Amino acid sequence: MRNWDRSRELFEDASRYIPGGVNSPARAFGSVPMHPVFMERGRGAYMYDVDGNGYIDYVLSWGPLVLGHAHRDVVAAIQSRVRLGTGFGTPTELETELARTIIDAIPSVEQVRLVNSGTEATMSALRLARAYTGRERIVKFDGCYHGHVDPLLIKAGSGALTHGEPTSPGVPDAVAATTRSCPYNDIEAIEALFAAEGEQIAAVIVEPVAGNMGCIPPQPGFLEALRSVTERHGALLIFDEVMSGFRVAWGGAQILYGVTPDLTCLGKVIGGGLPVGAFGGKREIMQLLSPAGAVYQAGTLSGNPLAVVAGHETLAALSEPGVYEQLSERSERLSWGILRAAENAGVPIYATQVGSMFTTFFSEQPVTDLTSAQACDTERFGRFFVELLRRGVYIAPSQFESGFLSTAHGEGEIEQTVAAAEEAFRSL
Ligand code: KE4
Repeated sequence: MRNWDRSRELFEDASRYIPGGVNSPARAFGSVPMHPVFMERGRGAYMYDVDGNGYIDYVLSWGPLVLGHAHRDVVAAIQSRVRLGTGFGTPTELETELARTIIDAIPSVEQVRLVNSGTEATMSALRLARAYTGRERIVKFDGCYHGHVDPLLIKAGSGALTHGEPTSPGVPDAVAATTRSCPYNDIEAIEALFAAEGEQIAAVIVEPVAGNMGCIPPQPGFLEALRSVTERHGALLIFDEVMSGFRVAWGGAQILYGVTPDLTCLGKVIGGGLPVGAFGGKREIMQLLSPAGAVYQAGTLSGNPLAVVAGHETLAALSEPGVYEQLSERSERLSWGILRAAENAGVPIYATQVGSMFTTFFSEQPVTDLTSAQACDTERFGRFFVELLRRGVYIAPSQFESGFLSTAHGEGEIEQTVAAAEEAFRSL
Protein backbone atom coordinates (compact mmCIF):
# COMPACT_ATOMS: atom_id res chain seq x y z
CA MET A 1 0.00 0.00 0.00
CA ARG A 2 1.49 3.34 -1.05
CA ASN A 3 1.86 6.17 1.40
CA TRP A 4 2.34 9.84 0.70
CA ASP A 5 3.36 10.99 4.21
CA ARG A 6 6.37 13.00 3.09
CA SER A 7 4.39 14.63 0.27
CA ARG A 8 1.72 15.66 2.75
CA GLU A 9 4.33 17.17 5.11
CA LEU A 10 6.00 19.03 2.24
CA PHE A 11 2.63 20.30 0.97
CA GLU A 12 1.71 21.65 4.41
CA ASP A 13 5.09 23.39 4.57
CA ALA A 14 4.90 24.74 1.00
CA SER A 15 1.40 26.11 1.68
CA ARG A 16 2.85 28.38 4.38
CA TYR A 17 5.15 30.10 1.89
CA ILE A 18 3.57 29.66 -1.56
CA PRO A 19 -0.10 30.44 -2.40
CA GLY A 20 -1.92 27.10 -2.59
CA GLY A 21 1.43 25.38 -2.03
CA VAL A 22 2.17 25.37 -5.77
CA ASN A 23 3.85 27.66 -8.27
CA SER A 24 1.22 26.87 -10.88
CA PRO A 25 -2.45 26.06 -10.13
CA ALA A 26 -2.52 23.17 -12.62
CA ARG A 27 -0.26 21.25 -10.20
CA ALA A 28 -2.80 21.55 -7.38
CA PHE A 29 -5.20 18.60 -7.09
CA GLY A 30 -8.24 20.87 -7.47
CA SER A 31 -10.73 18.22 -8.49
CA VAL A 32 -8.92 15.30 -6.81
CA PRO A 33 -9.62 14.19 -3.19
CA MET A 34 -6.01 14.40 -1.95
CA HIS A 35 -2.98 16.71 -1.69
CA PRO A 36 -0.45 17.09 -4.51
CA VAL A 37 2.42 14.59 -4.70
CA PHE A 38 5.96 15.99 -4.57
CA MET A 39 8.30 14.49 -7.16
CA GLU A 40 12.02 13.98 -6.66
CA ARG A 41 13.39 12.50 -9.93
CA GLY A 42 12.44 11.09 -13.29
CA ARG A 43 13.84 8.73 -15.91
CA GLY A 44 12.27 7.79 -19.21
CA ALA A 45 8.54 7.19 -18.84
CA TYR A 46 8.78 7.18 -15.04
CA MET A 47 8.98 9.66 -12.19
CA TYR A 48 9.49 9.01 -8.48
CA ASP A 49 8.03 10.89 -5.52
CA VAL A 50 9.57 11.87 -2.19
CA ASP A 51 8.04 8.78 -0.52
CA GLY A 52 9.80 6.50 -3.03
CA ASN A 53 6.69 5.69 -5.08
CA GLY A 54 7.25 5.28 -8.85
CA TYR A 55 4.75 6.27 -11.56
CA ILE A 56 4.33 5.89 -15.28
CA ASP A 57 4.01 9.59 -16.13
CA TYR A 58 1.44 10.90 -18.64
CA VAL A 59 1.82 14.59 -17.68
CA LEU A 60 5.50 14.88 -18.72
CA SER A 61 5.89 18.36 -17.21
CA TRP A 62 2.60 19.32 -18.99
CA GLY A 63 3.85 18.29 -22.41
CA PRO A 64 7.53 19.30 -22.90
CA LEU A 65 9.09 15.89 -22.13
CA VAL A 66 8.15 14.19 -25.39
CA LEU A 67 11.39 12.15 -25.09
CA GLY A 68 10.67 11.25 -21.45
CA HIS A 69 12.50 12.31 -18.31
CA ALA A 70 16.29 12.90 -18.26
CA HIS A 71 16.85 11.86 -21.89
CA ARG A 72 20.57 11.10 -22.19
CA ASP A 73 21.20 13.37 -25.20
CA VAL A 74 19.31 16.31 -23.67
CA VAL A 75 21.13 15.90 -20.34
CA ALA A 76 24.52 15.61 -22.04
CA ALA A 77 23.87 18.70 -24.15
CA ILE A 78 22.90 20.76 -21.09
CA GLN A 79 25.88 19.47 -19.09
CA SER A 80 28.43 20.34 -21.78
CA ARG A 81 26.78 23.72 -22.45
CA VAL A 82 26.56 24.84 -18.81
CA ARG A 83 30.38 24.51 -18.43
CA LEU A 84 30.68 27.32 -21.00
CA GLY A 85 28.42 29.61 -18.95
CA THR A 86 24.66 29.94 -18.49
CA GLY A 87 24.06 32.94 -20.76
CA PHE A 88 25.52 36.23 -21.97
CA GLY A 89 22.75 38.71 -22.75
CA THR A 90 24.07 38.66 -26.30
CA PRO A 91 23.01 36.76 -29.40
CA THR A 92 24.35 33.21 -29.66
CA GLU A 93 24.58 30.94 -32.71
CA LEU A 94 22.41 28.37 -30.94
CA GLU A 95 19.38 30.67 -31.12
CA THR A 96 19.73 30.98 -34.89
CA GLU A 97 19.99 27.18 -35.16
CA LEU A 98 16.76 26.63 -33.20
CA ALA A 99 15.00 29.39 -35.15
CA ARG A 100 16.10 27.79 -38.42
CA THR A 101 14.84 24.34 -37.33
CA ILE A 102 11.42 25.79 -36.45
CA ILE A 103 11.22 27.74 -39.72
CA ASP A 104 12.25 24.69 -41.78
CA ALA A 105 9.56 22.60 -40.04
CA ILE A 106 6.69 25.11 -40.28
CA PRO A 107 6.31 26.74 -43.73
CA SER A 108 3.96 29.46 -42.40
CA VAL A 109 6.76 30.66 -40.08
CA GLU A 110 9.20 32.82 -42.04
CA GLN A 111 10.67 34.52 -38.97
CA VAL A 112 10.46 33.59 -35.29
CA ARG A 113 11.24 35.21 -31.95
CA LEU A 114 12.19 33.09 -28.93
CA VAL A 115 10.72 33.93 -25.50
CA ASN A 116 10.56 32.17 -22.11
CA SER A 117 7.03 30.78 -21.93
CA GLY A 118 3.87 30.09 -23.87
CA THR A 119 2.21 33.04 -22.16
CA GLU A 120 4.88 35.39 -23.45
CA ALA A 121 4.43 33.93 -26.92
CA THR A 122 0.66 34.48 -27.06
CA MET A 123 0.86 37.88 -25.33
CA SER A 124 3.37 39.07 -27.90
CA ALA A 125 1.48 37.59 -30.86
CA LEU A 126 -1.66 39.49 -29.78
CA ARG A 127 0.25 42.79 -29.58
CA LEU A 128 1.75 42.16 -33.00
CA ALA A 129 -1.66 41.34 -34.52
CA ARG A 130 -3.19 44.52 -33.09
CA ALA A 131 -0.30 46.61 -34.42
CA TYR A 132 -0.38 44.97 -37.85
CA THR A 133 -4.17 45.36 -38.33
CA GLY A 134 -4.65 48.60 -36.39
CA ARG A 135 -7.61 46.90 -34.69
CA GLU A 136 -8.18 46.02 -31.01
CA ARG A 137 -10.66 43.13 -30.71
CA ILE A 138 -9.48 39.58 -30.15
CA VAL A 139 -11.51 36.38 -30.53
CA LYS A 140 -10.79 33.22 -28.54
CA PHE A 141 -12.79 30.06 -27.77
CA ASP A 142 -14.53 28.99 -24.55
CA GLY A 143 -12.30 26.57 -22.65
CA CYS A 144 -9.16 27.29 -24.64
CA TYR A 145 -6.21 28.42 -22.54
CA HIS A 146 -3.45 30.59 -23.94
CA GLY A 147 -1.48 31.41 -20.80
CA HIS A 148 -2.34 33.95 -18.11
CA VAL A 149 -2.24 37.20 -20.12
CA ASP A 150 -5.16 39.53 -19.28
CA PRO A 151 -7.09 39.62 -22.60
CA LEU A 152 -7.07 35.81 -22.77
CA LEU A 153 -8.17 35.01 -19.21
CA ILE A 154 -11.75 35.14 -20.42
CA LYS A 155 -13.63 31.79 -20.32
CA ALA A 156 -10.20 30.16 -20.13
CA GLY A 157 -9.45 26.47 -19.72
CA SER A 158 -6.75 24.48 -17.87
CA GLY A 159 -6.31 25.47 -14.23
CA ALA A 160 -8.64 28.47 -14.57
CA LEU A 161 -11.41 26.01 -15.42
CA THR A 162 -10.36 23.33 -12.92
CA HIS A 163 -10.38 25.84 -10.07
CA GLY A 164 -13.65 27.44 -11.15
CA GLU A 165 -12.43 30.86 -12.38
CA PRO A 166 -12.51 30.71 -16.20
CA THR A 167 -12.77 34.51 -16.23
CA SER A 168 -10.22 35.78 -13.74
CA PRO A 169 -10.71 38.62 -11.25
CA GLY A 170 -8.13 41.37 -11.76
CA VAL A 171 -8.61 41.66 -15.52
CA PRO A 172 -9.68 45.29 -16.15
CA ASP A 173 -13.17 45.67 -17.69
CA ALA A 174 -11.67 47.77 -20.47
CA VAL A 175 -9.39 44.87 -21.41
CA ALA A 176 -12.08 42.21 -21.10
CA ALA A 177 -14.28 44.36 -23.37
CA THR A 178 -11.82 43.83 -26.26
CA THR A 179 -12.14 40.04 -26.07
CA ARG A 180 -14.88 37.92 -27.59
CA SER A 181 -15.21 34.19 -26.94
CA CYS A 182 -17.16 31.63 -28.98
CA PRO A 183 -17.88 27.93 -28.41
CA TYR A 184 -15.09 25.70 -29.80
CA ASN A 185 -16.03 23.88 -33.02
CA ASP A 186 -18.98 26.27 -33.58
CA ILE A 187 -18.61 27.66 -37.10
CA GLU A 188 -22.01 29.41 -37.06
CA ALA A 189 -21.07 31.38 -33.93
CA ILE A 190 -17.81 32.65 -35.39
CA GLU A 191 -19.47 33.55 -38.71
CA ALA A 192 -22.17 35.50 -36.86
CA LEU A 193 -19.59 37.32 -34.73
CA PHE A 194 -17.61 38.36 -37.79
CA ALA A 195 -20.79 39.47 -39.58
CA ALA A 196 -21.44 41.81 -36.66
CA GLU A 197 -17.94 42.97 -35.74
CA GLY A 198 -15.52 41.62 -38.35
CA GLU A 199 -13.99 44.96 -39.30
CA GLN A 200 -12.98 45.58 -35.66
CA ILE A 201 -11.36 42.19 -35.06
CA ALA A 202 -7.55 42.08 -35.07
CA ALA A 203 -7.18 38.33 -34.70
CA VAL A 204 -8.68 34.98 -33.84
CA ILE A 205 -6.48 32.88 -31.55
CA VAL A 206 -7.23 29.18 -31.34
CA GLU A 207 -5.73 25.95 -30.08
CA PRO A 208 -5.90 23.96 -33.36
CA VAL A 209 -6.22 20.89 -31.15
CA ALA A 210 -7.85 22.01 -27.90
CA GLY A 211 -5.88 20.63 -24.95
CA ASN A 212 -7.06 22.73 -22.00
CA MET A 213 -10.55 21.38 -21.50
CA GLY A 214 -9.18 17.90 -22.06
CA CYS A 215 -8.02 16.93 -25.56
CA ILE A 216 -10.73 17.99 -28.07
CA PRO A 217 -9.93 17.66 -31.79
CA PRO A 218 -11.17 20.27 -34.29
CA GLN A 219 -14.26 19.01 -36.09
CA PRO A 220 -13.94 18.70 -39.89
CA GLY A 221 -14.12 22.15 -41.46
CA PHE A 222 -13.66 24.14 -38.23
CA LEU A 223 -10.08 25.28 -38.80
CA GLU A 224 -10.75 25.85 -42.51
CA ALA A 225 -13.74 28.05 -41.57
CA LEU A 226 -11.54 30.14 -39.25
CA ARG A 227 -9.01 30.60 -42.04
CA SER A 228 -11.73 31.68 -44.48
CA VAL A 229 -13.62 34.08 -42.18
CA THR A 230 -10.44 35.83 -40.99
CA GLU A 231 -9.22 36.26 -44.56
CA ARG A 232 -12.58 37.67 -45.67
CA HIS A 233 -12.51 40.28 -42.89
CA GLY A 234 -8.81 41.20 -42.85
CA ALA A 235 -8.16 39.67 -39.42
CA LEU A 236 -5.16 37.49 -38.56
CA LEU A 237 -5.43 33.82 -37.63
CA ILE A 238 -3.16 32.83 -34.74
CA PHE A 239 -2.59 29.13 -34.01
CA ASP A 240 -1.63 28.63 -30.40
CA GLU A 241 0.51 25.51 -30.84
CA VAL A 242 2.22 25.79 -27.47
CA MET A 243 0.85 22.32 -26.67
CA SER A 244 0.31 20.81 -30.15
CA GLY A 245 3.50 22.16 -31.76
CA PHE A 246 5.98 19.33 -32.48
CA ARG A 247 3.68 17.19 -30.31
CA VAL A 248 0.97 16.03 -32.74
CA ALA A 249 3.23 16.12 -35.79
CA TRP A 250 6.62 17.43 -36.91
CA GLY A 251 5.79 21.15 -37.02
CA GLY A 252 2.37 20.79 -35.41
CA ALA A 253 -1.38 20.72 -36.01
CA GLN A 254 -1.18 23.11 -38.97
CA ILE A 255 0.85 20.43 -40.78
CA LEU A 256 -1.52 17.66 -39.66
CA TYR A 257 -4.70 19.50 -40.76
CA GLY A 258 -3.25 21.49 -43.67
CA VAL A 259 -4.54 24.89 -42.49
CA THR A 260 -2.08 27.80 -42.55
CA PRO A 261 -2.28 30.52 -39.87
CA ASP A 262 -0.68 33.98 -40.05
CA LEU A 263 1.07 33.63 -36.69
CA THR A 264 2.02 30.57 -34.64
CA CYS A 265 2.79 30.37 -30.91
CA LEU A 266 5.04 27.59 -29.61
CA GLY A 267 6.42 26.36 -26.28
CA LYS A 268 6.80 23.19 -24.23
CA VAL A 269 8.42 20.63 -26.61
CA ILE A 270 10.69 23.23 -28.27
CA GLY A 271 12.33 23.81 -24.88
CA GLY A 272 12.86 20.12 -24.14
CA GLY A 273 11.79 20.68 -20.52
CA LEU A 274 13.51 24.04 -19.98
CA PRO A 275 11.76 27.45 -20.32
CA VAL A 276 11.31 28.27 -24.00
CA GLY A 277 8.40 29.80 -25.91
CA ALA A 278 8.32 31.23 -29.42
CA PHE A 279 6.06 33.09 -31.82
CA GLY A 280 6.53 33.43 -35.54
CA GLY A 281 4.86 33.93 -38.87
CA LYS A 282 4.98 35.92 -42.09
CA ARG A 283 8.06 38.10 -42.44
CA GLU A 284 5.98 41.22 -43.19
CA ILE A 285 4.25 40.81 -39.82
CA MET A 286 7.31 39.79 -37.78
CA GLN A 287 9.31 42.73 -39.18
CA LEU A 288 7.10 45.05 -37.12
CA LEU A 289 8.88 43.77 -34.01
CA SER A 290 11.53 45.91 -32.31
CA PRO A 291 14.30 46.56 -33.18
CA ALA A 292 13.36 45.91 -36.82
CA GLY A 293 10.06 47.70 -36.24
CA ALA A 294 8.25 49.63 -33.53
CA VAL A 295 6.31 46.91 -31.69
CA TYR A 296 8.20 46.36 -28.46
CA GLN A 297 8.78 42.89 -27.03
CA ALA A 298 11.79 41.79 -24.97
CA GLY A 299 13.10 39.26 -22.42
CA THR A 300 16.20 39.02 -20.23
CA LEU A 301 16.58 35.28 -20.72
CA SER A 302 14.89 34.90 -24.11
CA GLY A 303 16.91 32.40 -26.17
CA ASN A 304 18.90 31.31 -23.11
CA PRO A 305 21.63 28.89 -24.30
CA LEU A 306 20.80 26.10 -21.82
CA ALA A 307 17.09 26.17 -22.70
CA VAL A 308 17.80 26.44 -26.42
CA VAL A 309 20.22 23.53 -26.42
CA ALA A 310 17.67 21.34 -24.61
CA GLY A 311 15.07 22.25 -27.23
CA HIS A 312 17.49 21.73 -30.07
CA GLU A 313 18.41 18.23 -28.90
CA THR A 314 14.74 17.36 -28.43
CA LEU A 315 13.80 18.47 -31.95
CA ALA A 316 16.82 16.62 -33.36
CA ALA A 317 15.55 13.38 -31.82
CA LEU A 318 12.00 14.07 -33.06
CA SER A 319 13.21 14.65 -36.61
CA GLU A 320 14.25 10.99 -36.92
CA PRO A 321 12.08 8.99 -39.36
CA GLY A 322 9.11 7.14 -37.83
CA VAL A 323 9.09 8.89 -34.43
CA TYR A 324 5.65 10.48 -34.82
CA GLU A 325 4.14 7.36 -36.35
CA GLN A 326 5.30 5.37 -33.32
CA LEU A 327 4.04 8.02 -30.86
CA SER A 328 0.63 8.03 -32.54
CA GLU A 329 0.41 4.26 -32.84
CA ARG A 330 1.23 3.73 -29.16
CA SER A 331 -1.12 6.51 -28.06
CA GLU A 332 -3.89 4.91 -30.11
CA ARG A 333 -3.11 1.52 -28.53
CA LEU A 334 -3.32 3.10 -25.07
CA SER A 335 -6.57 4.93 -25.81
CA TRP A 336 -8.25 1.77 -27.17
CA GLY A 337 -6.98 -0.21 -24.18
CA ILE A 338 -8.46 2.28 -21.73
CA LEU A 339 -11.74 2.31 -23.66
CA ARG A 340 -11.95 -1.51 -23.52
CA ALA A 341 -11.06 -1.46 -19.81
CA ALA A 342 -13.91 0.97 -19.15
CA GLU A 343 -16.36 -1.14 -21.17
CA ASN A 344 -15.29 -4.29 -19.29
CA ALA A 345 -15.96 -2.45 -16.03
CA GLY A 346 -19.26 -0.99 -17.25
CA VAL A 347 -18.06 2.63 -16.88
CA PRO A 348 -19.16 5.01 -19.69
CA ILE A 349 -16.32 7.14 -21.02
CA TYR A 350 -15.60 9.17 -24.17
CA ALA A 351 -11.96 8.85 -25.30
CA THR A 352 -10.14 11.33 -27.55
CA GLN A 353 -6.66 11.13 -29.09
CA VAL A 354 -4.70 13.26 -31.55
CA GLY A 355 -1.13 12.06 -32.08
CA SER A 356 0.33 11.69 -28.57
CA MET A 357 -2.31 13.88 -26.88
CA PHE A 358 -5.29 12.08 -25.36
CA THR A 359 -8.03 12.33 -22.72
CA THR A 360 -10.45 9.96 -20.97
CA PHE A 361 -13.68 11.95 -20.49
CA PHE A 362 -16.14 10.67 -17.88
CA SER A 363 -19.05 11.34 -20.20
CA GLU A 364 -21.66 9.18 -21.96
CA GLN A 365 -21.86 11.79 -24.74
CA PRO A 366 -19.23 13.04 -27.19
CA VAL A 367 -17.13 15.91 -25.83
CA THR A 368 -16.65 18.59 -28.51
CA ASP A 369 -16.62 21.89 -26.60
CA LEU A 370 -16.55 23.46 -23.13
CA THR A 371 -20.24 22.78 -22.40
CA SER A 372 -19.92 19.05 -23.05
CA ALA A 373 -16.58 18.96 -21.19
CA GLN A 374 -18.12 20.61 -18.13
CA ALA A 375 -20.94 18.06 -18.19
CA CYS A 376 -18.41 15.31 -17.38
CA ASP A 377 -18.52 13.52 -14.02
CA THR A 378 -15.50 15.29 -12.50
CA GLU A 379 -16.10 13.72 -9.09
CA ARG A 380 -15.78 10.25 -10.62
CA PHE A 381 -12.73 11.42 -12.58
CA GLY A 382 -11.13 12.52 -9.27
CA ARG A 383 -11.60 9.06 -7.77
CA PHE A 384 -10.27 7.44 -10.95
CA PHE A 385 -7.15 9.61 -10.69
CA VAL A 386 -6.46 8.46 -7.10
CA GLU A 387 -7.04 4.78 -7.97
CA LEU A 388 -4.55 5.09 -10.84
CA LEU A 389 -2.08 6.87 -8.55
CA ARG A 390 -2.32 3.98 -6.06
CA ARG A 391 -1.41 1.67 -8.95
CA GLY A 392 1.62 3.69 -10.13
CA VAL A 393 0.06 5.64 -12.99
CA TYR A 394 0.17 9.46 -12.97
CA ILE A 395 -2.29 11.25 -15.25
CA ALA A 396 -3.18 14.97 -15.21
CA PRO A 397 -5.02 15.78 -11.94
CA SER A 398 -7.95 17.35 -13.78
CA GLN A 399 -10.60 16.29 -16.28
CA PHE A 400 -9.79 19.50 -18.15
CA GLU A 401 -6.24 18.61 -19.14
CA SER A 402 -4.64 16.47 -21.85
CA GLY A 403 -2.52 13.38 -21.31
CA PHE A 404 0.78 12.99 -23.16
CA LEU A 405 2.91 10.06 -24.29
CA SER A 406 6.67 10.10 -24.78
CA THR A 407 9.05 8.07 -26.94
CA ALA A 408 10.10 6.35 -23.69
CA HIS A 409 6.60 4.81 -23.18
CA GLY A 410 6.90 1.27 -24.55
CA GLU A 411 4.56 -1.73 -24.83
CA GLY A 412 5.19 -2.63 -21.19
CA GLU A 413 4.10 0.76 -19.90
CA ILE A 414 0.98 0.69 -22.04
CA GLU A 415 0.01 -2.80 -20.85
CA GLN A 416 0.63 -1.85 -17.20
CA THR A 417 -1.44 1.31 -17.63
CA VAL A 418 -4.38 -0.48 -19.25
CA ALA A 419 -4.37 -3.14 -16.49
CA ALA A 420 -4.28 -0.43 -13.81
CA ALA A 421 -7.09 1.44 -15.57
CA GLU A 422 -9.34 -1.64 -15.61
CA GLU A 423 -8.79 -2.19 -11.87
CA ALA A 424 -9.38 1.53 -11.24
CA PHE A 425 -12.61 1.55 -13.29
CA ARG A 426 -13.86 -1.53 -11.40
CA SER A 427 -13.18 0.19 -8.07
CA LEU A 428 -15.35 3.26 -8.92
P1 KE4 B 1 3.08 28.70 -20.30
O1 KE4 B 1 3.06 30.18 -20.06
O2 KE4 B 1 2.47 27.94 -19.12
O3 KE4 B 1 4.46 28.17 -20.69
O4 KE4 B 1 2.16 28.39 -21.56
C1 KE4 B 1 0.82 28.82 -21.55
C2 KE4 B 1 0.02 28.02 -22.56
C3 KE4 B 1 -0.31 28.60 -23.76
N1 KE4 B 1 -1.02 27.92 -24.70
C4 KE4 B 1 -1.41 26.64 -24.49
C5 KE4 B 1 -2.20 25.94 -25.55
C6 KE4 B 1 -1.10 26.00 -23.27
O5 KE4 B 1 -1.53 24.72 -23.06
C7 KE4 B 1 -0.37 26.69 -22.28
C8 KE4 B 1 -0.03 26.08 -20.93
N2 KE4 B 1 -0.58 24.78 -20.69
C9 KE4 B 1 -0.78 24.44 -19.29
C10 KE4 B 1 -1.34 23.02 -19.21
N3 KE4 B 1 -2.64 22.91 -19.71
C11 KE4 B 1 0.49 24.56 -18.51
C12 KE4 B 1 0.43 23.97 -17.13
C13 KE4 B 1 0.44 25.04 -16.07
O6 KE4 B 1 -0.23 26.10 -16.27
O7 KE4 B 1 1.08 24.79 -15.01
